[in-house]
Amino acid sequence: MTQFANMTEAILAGDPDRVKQLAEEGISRGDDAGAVMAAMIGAMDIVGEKMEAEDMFIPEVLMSAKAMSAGTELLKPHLAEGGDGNKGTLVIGSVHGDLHDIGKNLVKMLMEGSGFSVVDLGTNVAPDAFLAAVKEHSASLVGMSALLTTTMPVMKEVVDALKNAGLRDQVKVLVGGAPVTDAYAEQIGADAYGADAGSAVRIAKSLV
Ligand code: B1M
Repeated sequence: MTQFANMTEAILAGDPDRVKQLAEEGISRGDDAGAVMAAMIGAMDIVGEKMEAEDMFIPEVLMSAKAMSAGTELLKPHLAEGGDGNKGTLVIGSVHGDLHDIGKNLVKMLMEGSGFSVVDLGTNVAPDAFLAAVKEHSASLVGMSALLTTTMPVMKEVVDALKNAGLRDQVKVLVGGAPVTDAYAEQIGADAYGADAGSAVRIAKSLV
């Protein structure tokens, strides 16, 4: 457990080198990569609580996010499960107004590792950009991430834009992010909700 406490400290301190070192040590010791990742995600939840309590401010939160991303990169080869052929193309992005990308990047990483070809549109992605990418890449799946309650409605805008363009039947829509729920996915007409990156992959496989 101490190593996970150290990981929490390193993320809170925004220290990418220490995070990488701890992740590396964990893997060499035989720790499960998923458990190391879960410790990092737990640390980001604490960052969120501190942010809400105005105990941590944006520059510090950004440093924690960078530290988390450094650890994620290191774990990448240990988390990806190994794809068995091309499962189709996933267009993914964090919706318009939303700059949070750690969860989205995690989903992208595991999807690539599972045999999906992924087109990452990045953050702050407008509905039109999702639509254009679906057309250009003949995507079979659209993945949207939202971390803010204020940006969640953009997901519905994308679903509606796909309908209006006559593309809704050709593409499955998967949504996720901390404030998103199964009920919300259903309400906006998405095909599925992924609670975490692992379940997003399982669901994506079942959809295509
Ligand atoms: Co912001 N932020 N943030 N933030 N931030 C939250 C989300 C917040 C909950 C913090 C808080 O107050 N407790 C709060 C939102 C409140 C709300 O709307 N209910 C918040 C706020 C308010 C804000 C700002 C408005 C702050 C401000 O400016 N005053 C601002 C908004 C900027 C914007 O987007 N326009 C802001 C900014 C930032 C930073 C830029 C500083 C930074 C982001 C850096 C980055 O992403 N590169 C940041 C961070 C780091 C956070 C917290 C602390 C951590 C988020 C994170 O990366 N978690 C966050 C608190 C929290 O979430 N506990 C917070 C780890 C990540 C792995 O989890 O993204 O949930 P998550 O992904 C999960 C699942 O949700 C799922 O898989 C992952 C796990 O496997 N998942 C999917 C995610 N996407 C999916 C897609 C799928 C399927 C599953 O299918 C396609």
